[in-house]
Amino acid sequence: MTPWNHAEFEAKLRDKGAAYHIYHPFNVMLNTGQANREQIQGWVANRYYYQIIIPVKDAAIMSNCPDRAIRRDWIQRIIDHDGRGDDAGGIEAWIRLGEAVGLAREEITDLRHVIPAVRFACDAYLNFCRRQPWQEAVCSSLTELFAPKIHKERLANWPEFYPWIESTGLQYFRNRVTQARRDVEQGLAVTLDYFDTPALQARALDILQFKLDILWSMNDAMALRYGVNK
Ligand code: AHQ
Repeated sequence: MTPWNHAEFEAKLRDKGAAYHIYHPFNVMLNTGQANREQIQGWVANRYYYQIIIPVKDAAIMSNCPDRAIRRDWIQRIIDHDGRGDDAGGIEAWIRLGEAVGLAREEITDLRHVIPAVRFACDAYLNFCRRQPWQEAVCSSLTELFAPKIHKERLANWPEFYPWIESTGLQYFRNRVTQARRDVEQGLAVTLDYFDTPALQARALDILQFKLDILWSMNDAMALRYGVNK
């Protein structure tokens, strides 16, 4: 057995996109205009827990990574979410999304709406990235290969389907389209380079599936809690 070349390996990673949460019934409901106010508020309030985990996860990767060149780029992910100087950052933008869908800032940030299984899935992601070699944690971020599509779908559909949501609330998704593309460039380069044997490449696909399952199970929990309208 010889390892896949970079083009073949990237194609195998992208093939995993068939299991991306864009296809989960709860997300299909959200992006086809079938969701009611409570379901949208529940999704935003629960996804907030995922959002606040991300910079902590990225800082964990930084703390495990001895490579200064990698850290110089990776640190931008923390700034994207926590903000810096005049830029309030993505977590603040997510709170504004919450306010735009009718949630109070306090009920978002105090996590009162976070479903146990959503918390467990997010904590599994954080703990994986704390414990595993930093290259494995980088690989697990590659669900973002598929993220620009889901953000663009929201930007295209939500204003039409949910005119009651203040347009400024969607700024988070506008920011992520370019940020996700930039994230993926770095994450893919590390992954294609580090996972360089058949066994390691199989491991990379398993890691990506683990993270796809995290996103999928968050939607399962929200579907159970808030229902899925057909
Ligand atoms: O808003 C998202 C985000 O900041 C990130 C960071 C990245 C990672 O490091 O794992 N993944 C991710 C994702 C975000 N939004 C999700 C969505 O559906 O809105 C998609 C998600 C991802 O694909 O992992």
